[in-house]
Amino acid sequence: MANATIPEAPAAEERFDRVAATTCGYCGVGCRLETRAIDGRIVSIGPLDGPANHGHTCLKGRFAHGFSRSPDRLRTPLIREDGELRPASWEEALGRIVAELERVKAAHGPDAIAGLASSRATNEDCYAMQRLIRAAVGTNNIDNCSRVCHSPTSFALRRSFGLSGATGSFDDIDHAEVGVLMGVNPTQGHPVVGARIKQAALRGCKLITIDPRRIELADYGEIHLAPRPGTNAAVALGLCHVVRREGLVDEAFVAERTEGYEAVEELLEGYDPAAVEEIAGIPAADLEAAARLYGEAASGSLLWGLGVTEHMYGSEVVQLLCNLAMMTGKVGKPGSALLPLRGQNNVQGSSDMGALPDTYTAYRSVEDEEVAATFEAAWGAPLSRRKGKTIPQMFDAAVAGDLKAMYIFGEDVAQTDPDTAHVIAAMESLEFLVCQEIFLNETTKYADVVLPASAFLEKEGTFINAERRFQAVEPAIDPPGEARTDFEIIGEVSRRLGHETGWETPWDALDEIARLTPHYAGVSRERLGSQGLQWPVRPDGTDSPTLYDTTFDRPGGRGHFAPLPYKAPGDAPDDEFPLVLVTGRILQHYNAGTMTRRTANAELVDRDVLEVHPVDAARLWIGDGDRVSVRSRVGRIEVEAKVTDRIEPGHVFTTFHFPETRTNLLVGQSADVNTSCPEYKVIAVDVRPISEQPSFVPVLADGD
Ligand SMILES: Nc1nc2c(c(=O)[nH]1)N[C@H]1C(S)=C(S)[C@@H](COP(=O)(O)OP(=O)(O)OC[C@H]3O[C@@H](n4cnc5c(=O)[nH]c(N)nc54)[C@H](O)[C@@H]3O)O[C@H]1N2
Ligand SMILES: Nc1nc2c(c(=O)[nH]1)N[C@H]1C(S)=C(S)[C@@H](COP(=O)(O)OP(=O)(O)OC[C@H]3O[C@@H](n4cnc5c(=O)[nH]c(N)nc54)[C@H](O)[C@@H]3O)O[C@H]1N2
Ligand code: SF4
Ligand SMILES: [Mo]
Repeated sequence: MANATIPEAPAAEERFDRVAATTCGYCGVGCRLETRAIDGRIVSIGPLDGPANHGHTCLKGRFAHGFSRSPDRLRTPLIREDGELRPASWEEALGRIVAELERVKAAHGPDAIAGLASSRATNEDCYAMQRLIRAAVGTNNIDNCSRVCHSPTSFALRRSFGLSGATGSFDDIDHAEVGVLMGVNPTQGHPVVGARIKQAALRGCKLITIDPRRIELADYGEIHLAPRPGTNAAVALGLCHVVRREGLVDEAFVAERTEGYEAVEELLEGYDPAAVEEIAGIPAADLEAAARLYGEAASGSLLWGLGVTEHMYGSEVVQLLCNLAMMTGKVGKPGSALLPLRGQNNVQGSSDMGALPDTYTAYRSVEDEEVAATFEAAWGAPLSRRKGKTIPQMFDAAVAGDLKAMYIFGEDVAQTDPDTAHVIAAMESLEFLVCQEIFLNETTKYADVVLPASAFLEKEGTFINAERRFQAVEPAIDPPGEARTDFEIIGEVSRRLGHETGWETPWDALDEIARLTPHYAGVSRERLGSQGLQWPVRPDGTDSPTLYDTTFDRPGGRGHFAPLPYKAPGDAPDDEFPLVLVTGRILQHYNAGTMTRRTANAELVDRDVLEVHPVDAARLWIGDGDRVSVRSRVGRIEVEAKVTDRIEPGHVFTTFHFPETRTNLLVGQSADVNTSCPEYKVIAVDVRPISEQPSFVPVLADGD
């Protein structure tokens, strides 16, 4: 019967015009996806069985593809004329860019020009961009948004262990007896890893969550520690103190594999649980229990995110986490990994590819004569030996009049960088700004030329996920209208500036990357297969799921203990600004929101809200859903309040996904001491209801 009425389903290739195996372009988990398209439109996306996702995806990877054919997509180049952007031909737009960049270079020198590479784009796009800025323009002024994200992680891992990447793989989560999550909220930010952690917890992995907010995974864990924002260093030092006091130090590991432990031992004296309770507000008994749980376990992994990095001492806290792992010998072994959950799909890759002001591929210094000479010979162009500007230095230089032109590729700095008023002043100070984008955004408002590019579903190349894994990206559909791929555009601008790359496709660029970078020597399109390759990749194609199983990658091969004390955060509440604002993200939207706001996810969540604890809400006469004014030392915004006890009293939380909120008007210039990653996580604010008739009337207890 069934056979008579239901025809056999045709094979996938017959039902769809194009089926592609690719890698998700949202977050750093790097889920492998199958895309299915009819008539140049994605009709569905499903999971493939990749090493990071094991056949799962989240709602962004699977459903948030509607943006790709949104009517708002940029379809032609745009040029500003009489204050308005108007459509232009490629010829005119490219001609304008080349003329302006050459004019600025002739008048002010190459260092008056800067570029940003997109951590949403492929390795090949980012490599092409840094080559354009270095070889075609002639400056090292190139950076990417890792600056505002995990640059402290990169700095610290290089200092402590040697290489800028996770020490293991997501599979380590399945083998860990204990998982410590500090300042990371994977069920929202990295949902497929979040689900893997939940599964591990249900199978017996004991979780310790450390977050001022009670994140969802705290409900699956053994211990939740809620430190005051900006006090992670005290918590990490306290954990090390208890590990040592309880005799849980792996003495053999410390003696044979590390250096500098004595100085740390001395420092730890000052961080007993009572002292830490004083600084961080964590009950001493909870800190002791957490240290014992991690210290006694046979294996344990440390995961962290922006709650660690986006602070004034973020790069120091990551080094303290490395100390903790080394003290207990929990590094370089199955189940014992350090896994920073890198944010964007290719923020690991854009940095690995040398889209940074101080390093070529694989973090080799621009000041290293041998390295610079290698690239000079390969590219046939003279290269600067002077470090370039970081993103905040670019903005400062623009305002000061020293930086005249910027080429911003796939980054919405006017929405996502800190201190929006300063960013806008920088954009307005530039003589010339090019944005290479898929949508108009806050930053394109200041652009002189906008180039229509292609999203991850429309291009080929590779991404590197948070496990250091190169994975292939294949096109599911073509770019809309006259839009071109980022790779083609950058290549064309480079050629017109007089620097010919000689590449026909991104795969030629990948071959060059492998040829010029010993750590990626064995990477090739053919070898990537469905499992990808985790760097370092040897010439024979052997890759590295686990780092440091025998030695660290530092001169002498030893891990480095850093004796770094706790220091107070850059901003602190006072009488005028009594609450601490923490900013972050939610599951349904992604960063600047240009993509997710143009999908059905906008029906689920259509605004940023301010989370307020019921106690504060009652005190401030704020009801759920009321509009409130939030004022910091540098700016003021209005937003809707959401009363919730996920947050601690004294703290408020909001996101930065909707341009109308302008959250980053509130963020000042305070930043990580080593990398200038902004202190997005500690902002002293004053919150007040806006309406004169609040919808909420607090019920005062007797005696109040
Ligand atoms: N859905 C979605 N997913 C995303 C993104 C998105 O916008 N939306 N963005 C992507 C990007 S670019 C990134 S970098 C990642 C970020 O992912 P996460 O690193 O998880 O980032 P956040 O949610 O910003 O912050 C993590 C947690 O840090 C906590 N925190 C704040 N201050 C402190 C502190 O002082 N100490 C401690 N211990 N914790 C603190 C916050 O309460 C928050 O729960 O997510 C990626 N994935
Ligand atoms: N208050 C506050 N602010 C924050 C943070 C926070 O926690 N709090 N987090 C910070 C962090 S971690 C990050 S990483 C930044 C992210 O900040 P951004 O990098 O600015 O944000 P994204 O939304 O990831 O993407 C930037 C732009 O790239 C475009 N785009 C996407 N794909 C492509 C492509 O393939 N080609 C081209 N040409 N363009 C493309 C998008 O349309 C978008 O305009 O925000 C930071 N800002
Ligand atoms: S977890 Fe990250 S990589 Fe995986 S589908 Fe979701 S957004 Fe994409
Ligand atoms: Mo990020």
